[in-house]
Amino acid sequence: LEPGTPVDLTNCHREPIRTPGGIQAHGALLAADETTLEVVQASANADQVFDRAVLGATLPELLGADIVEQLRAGAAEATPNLRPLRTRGLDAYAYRAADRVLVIELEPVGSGPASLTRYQDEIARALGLLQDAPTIQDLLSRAARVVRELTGSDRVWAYRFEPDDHGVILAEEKREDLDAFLGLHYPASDIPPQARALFLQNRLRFIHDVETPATPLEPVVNPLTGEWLDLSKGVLRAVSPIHIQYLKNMGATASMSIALSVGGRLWGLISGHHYSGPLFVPHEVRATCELIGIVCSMQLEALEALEVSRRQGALANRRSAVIDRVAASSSILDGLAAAGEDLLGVCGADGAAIRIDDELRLIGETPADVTALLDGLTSADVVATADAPGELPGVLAAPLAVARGNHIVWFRREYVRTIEWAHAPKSLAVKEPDRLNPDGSFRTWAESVKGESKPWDPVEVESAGELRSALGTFLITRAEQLAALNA
Ligand code: BLA
Repeated sequence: LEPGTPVDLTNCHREPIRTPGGIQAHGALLAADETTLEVVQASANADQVFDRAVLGATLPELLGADIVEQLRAGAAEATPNLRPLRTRGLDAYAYRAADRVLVIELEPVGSGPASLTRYQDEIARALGLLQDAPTIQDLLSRAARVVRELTGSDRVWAYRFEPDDHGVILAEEKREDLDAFLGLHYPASDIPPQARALFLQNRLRFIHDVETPATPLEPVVNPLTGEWLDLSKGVLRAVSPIHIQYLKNMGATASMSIALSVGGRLWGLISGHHYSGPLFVPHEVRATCELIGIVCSMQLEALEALEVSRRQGALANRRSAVIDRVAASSSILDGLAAAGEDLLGVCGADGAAIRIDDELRLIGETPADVTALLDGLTSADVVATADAPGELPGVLAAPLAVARGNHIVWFRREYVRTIEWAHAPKSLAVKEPDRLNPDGSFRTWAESVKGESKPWDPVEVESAGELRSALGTFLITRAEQLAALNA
């Protein structure tokens, strides 16, 4: 969408949120020519802040030459947000919005911590808590608690994105009297892709006050670039009108979100609401929250890796047990069948079918038409599905020799789960303007998902593949032994 296009539920996923043409009203903005330092664009409230006309003035005239030099140097660095300079009783941030365009954002100075040493102690304690968290659940709960303590928000929660991009609230810290969000699911469209992408660049989104309208930039088109100013690196960027309406419908008056990322992907958010008016979170506290988000992300990565290797270890044990059985048996088919529960444990299945040279063995729950199913397998790769038709929608097929119709196939039964949505989802946003209607929005809605098994975890699919390779090696070795015997 072109900047300035009105957004509604049909086009908001294409809203250019980096170039909103305005800033949040608690701050002011100056955009200058990087070489001449002449101000060419400013927020409508800047004249009032400086008590003079700012357009046409130079940055040194407005802020002082020293400060401007330091800001200009800072703008070249990667993370200007983390380093404001204090000037005229304001925090000033600098960044390059485009070639030749130096932007200065000015924001009120917060009351800040009374003592730096004490604050450092608090930060160290908070980070220590995160480092010691034994599980992802503990980590998220602790992070939510720490962020709530730091910001004084009425509610802080941790949100994880699922593979289909919808989100679920895994931990929550809140004022006692508030209804819980814990466990609720939110559709992917609540946070559109461009907003997610921005979180990977600018890790913290602070929304000071949903009631006060944004302050426009004047002129709205930057004279140096001929384009709307890109505010994505800053801290004052005006908020999407759709999102403002969303927050109002939730009764929120201010909000703040911190990115959680693992392996360059947005894993989730630590996010908070205030319900009792504007909430100003000053720079020092935001910087600490950003740090919490980074450390939390690192711990997520470590805990997820630990979890994967634990599960890999458990599955490897089941595979060894199967191989031991096969080794002790005169036929692979009988050995696999005798492995029983261990064969199912290789990938957490409810049943399995093994067919080798037209002989079939069944373990646990298997479909009635298993032969037809095996005959239909054509891929030489391990293939997993969770929504096959029938009573056992989970099918994980590991071909041993496709041409001969030899396969191991595992099955999983249907797993009916209920998703508690915070508001009616599956319908397209367009068909469901409900959530932007203050009366109808945010009524929870239970969806029951049928016809699917629990998904096969990549670790389980990998384990099935490992067993297949091990059997292949085993077959070759045994053939060689036989050949040696016969020779
Ligand atoms: C942004 N949407 C967001 C953000 C959150 C949510 C957390 C980040 C900004 C912030 O911290 O407020 C979603 N907020 C939630 C969820 C909860 C919550 C899930 O409190 C649950 C408790 N939003 C819509 C639709 C559109 C939309 C249909 O519902 C349009 C497609 C847009 N959401 C939207 C946009 C942003 C956003 C554009 C970015 C706002 C900005 O940064 O300016």
